[in-house]
Amino acid sequence: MAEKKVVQTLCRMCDDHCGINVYTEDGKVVDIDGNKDHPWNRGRLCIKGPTGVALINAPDRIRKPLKKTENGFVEIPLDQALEEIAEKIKKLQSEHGDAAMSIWKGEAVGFMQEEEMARRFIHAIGSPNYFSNDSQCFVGRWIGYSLMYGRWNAQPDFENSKCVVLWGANPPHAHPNMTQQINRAREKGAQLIVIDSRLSAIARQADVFVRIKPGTDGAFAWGLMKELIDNNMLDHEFIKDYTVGFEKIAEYSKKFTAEYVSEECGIDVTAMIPTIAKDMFAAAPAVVNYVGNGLEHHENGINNIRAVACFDGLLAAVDAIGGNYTPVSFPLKELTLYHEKPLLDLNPIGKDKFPVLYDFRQECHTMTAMDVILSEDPYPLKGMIVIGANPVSTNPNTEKVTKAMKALDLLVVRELFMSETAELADYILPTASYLERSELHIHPGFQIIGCTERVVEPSEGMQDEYQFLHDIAHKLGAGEYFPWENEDALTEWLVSDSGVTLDEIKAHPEGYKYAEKRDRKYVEDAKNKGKAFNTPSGKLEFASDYLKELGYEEIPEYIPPAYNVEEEREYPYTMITGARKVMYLHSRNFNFARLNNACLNAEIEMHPVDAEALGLVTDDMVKVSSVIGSIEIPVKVMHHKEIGPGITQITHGWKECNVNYLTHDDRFDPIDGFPLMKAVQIKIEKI
Ligand SMILES: Nc1nc2c(c(=O)[nH]1)N[C@H]1C(S)=C(S)[C@@H](COP(=O)(O)OP(=O)(O)OC[C@H]3O[C@@H](n4cnc5c(=O)[nH]c(N)nc54)[C@H](O)[C@@H]3O)O[C@H]1N2
Ligand SMILES: Nc1nc2c(c(=O)[nH]1)N[C@H]1C(S)=C(S)[C@@H](COP(=O)(O)OP(=O)(O)OC[C@H]3O[C@@H](n4cnc5c(=O)[nH]c(N)nc54)[C@H](O)[C@@H]3O)O[C@H]1N2
Ligand code: SF4
Ligand SMILES: [Mo]
Repeated sequence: MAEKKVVQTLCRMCDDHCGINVYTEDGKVVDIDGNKDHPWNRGRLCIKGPTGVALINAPDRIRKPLKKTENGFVEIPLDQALEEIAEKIKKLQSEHGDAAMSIWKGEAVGFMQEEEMARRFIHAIGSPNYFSNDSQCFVGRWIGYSLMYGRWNAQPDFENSKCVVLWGANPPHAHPNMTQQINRAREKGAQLIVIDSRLSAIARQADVFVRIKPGTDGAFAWGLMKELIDNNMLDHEFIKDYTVGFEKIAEYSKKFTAEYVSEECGIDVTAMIPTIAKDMFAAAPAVVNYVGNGLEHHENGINNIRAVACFDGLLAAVDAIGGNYTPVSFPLKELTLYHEKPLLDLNPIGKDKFPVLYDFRQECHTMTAMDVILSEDPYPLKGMIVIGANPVSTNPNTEKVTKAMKALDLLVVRELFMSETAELADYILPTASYLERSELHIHPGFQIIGCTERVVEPSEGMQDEYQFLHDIAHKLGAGEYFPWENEDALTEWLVSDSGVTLDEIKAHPEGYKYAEKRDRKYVEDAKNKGKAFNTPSGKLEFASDYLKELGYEEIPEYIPPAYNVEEEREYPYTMITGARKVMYLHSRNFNFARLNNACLNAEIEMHPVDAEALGLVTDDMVKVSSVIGSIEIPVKVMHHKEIGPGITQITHGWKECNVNYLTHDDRFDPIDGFPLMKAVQIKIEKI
């Protein structure tokens, strides 16, 4: 009889961490279903969840350390791999300086302790060069909202909201449980307003859908602000007591007449704006304005996001139940060395170009890294460890990323599978998957913390990220920074100031509730700490002196996207990229037949009028070019309501037809350094 077990843990087929039951037989994972007691997913899983079985048992998984030789990759013992890697790091740091080594963590290892470990490691060995996928992910929102009121909430209080406004977000594909929360709010009567450049799955269900031209959300937000201000639909008390700069935005908003906004956004907003403003005001403060990835990849992304964040100030919807509630945080110990060993004199890459990015996030700029590798200016960057990322697929300008990765003296990639980036590595190290390691996770929306279970042990030669960083740090003489014997010991240390033990947390696979919800904490904070919000003024800042001192505009000025102002246009179409599909996760999951069968190719989504003008029907092949590069890709002709004329969309992640051959690593938002990936000017030619 096979020995059967069930382990309750969290799914990590995406960063949403749904509660799961994992079924094993004789130590092999055979099934996964949803944990009904977990408040986030209530037993539901998306199609990726059960595919964890295929991931952990995949025949194409990398299970042994691989070293690149003249004859391709060869298997080597783990000890030898670690020894050689450590020797090479020592050599390149002694020849080129400590900052010549770097680390890059990706989406697959997330935003909690694995990220902090990577940051700790690179500082421990004397280099400030920490990179991550976050140079293009959520940091735009994080910084935009932090500038406004000191934090960003990835999980606002949808369920208690009376009006949900989604700006460039796609929950049915990207965050399925968020969709459930929104649906439950709607059952109680909440309005749903969706602002998107495509008729997305959730836009189809909205009370109001605003099909906006890419990159013009700032104009629409300012138009709405004007309407609220002109009609006195404001929370005057909140504005007076808790904000600064109201007069400045009131003055600037005057420019955003219905005519101007309609012109910019490419739709008639005359009736729309008053309706939405009324809905928002009627619901306030229980109104959630939620911004997705759609607003980030633009040259004026941060200010468009800040313009949306202004509603939280005008309507007192910040830190409010049913609004942009601010979760109580869990007191984890600090793992990074930014206080102990800031290494600022070593010139972290990109800090000079994007000081706000570094100031708020303490991370370096990945696009600049590629230029530094290739030019050695201002100093040589020669080595990189990549953990849970596939930048050759996911960073803009694939051709340059490939060239830069090849130019490194040492590229170590920690992977489950042979990715495009791993193919270029000197060493590929097999890594423990989420079912073979244990780490903390917080669901801020519920104020619960959990710790995942190591359901099965990693096989020989395979390490978790902690063990790897620990071993290399010890070999490099930085062992004092990695004193914990293993990740469990580290995790115990992380929670050791919190008043709850790891065992107590682990006893709650449905999440350990560490705090009750507290409405309007800023009122107490203003009284007790003299600061309602974590900004320089202690108030919500419609206008930022901090930005002004750095030479930026103090209010969230609207700057039209380039394609809206340029007249001579060799590249007449505008391309959005990266709209999520539920079965894929960036460059992941294409090797699992049950997911990949759903959508075999990337496609360029086009308006029927544009397709007709070029003589194109669905499945025709076209050459799509931008100033950065070109790809060949099949066409998908959409319904005329699904996408605007002149607008196209390509999802990223495919090995063939990789849209990042076209995206910009040379045009950025000037504040956070995000690349232009969602209003790329392109031309389309029939093949
Ligand atoms: N299945 C799956 N889930 C994922 C991911 C994945 O790859 N696959 N990735 C995860 C990650 S790392 C992230 S960051 C999140 C992203 O989560 P979301 O941001 O919710 O998801 P996206 O599909 O990127 O949604 C962007 C939406 O913005 C629209 N859009 C594009 N440009 C504009 C614009 O200028 N203005 C407006 N208003 N809309 C615009 C697009 O049409 C799209 O519907 O998803 C996460 N979840
Ligand atoms: N054009 C365009 N490009 C985009 C976007 C877009 O909207 N448009 N979105 C951007 C965004 S928001 C993001 S977050 C980035 C994501 O960019 P990346 O972080 O590079 O994301 P992935 O392609 O998911 O790469 C994750 C890699 O980690 C591996 N992996 C999976 N599980 C594990 C694990 O447990 N441990 C380790 N060590 N490795 C593992 C996977 O096999 C995969 O190769 O992409 C960005 N790229
Ligand atoms: S949304 Fe899907 S992939 Fe993400 S954690 Fe939940 S079940 Fe897993
Ligand atoms: Mo992301």
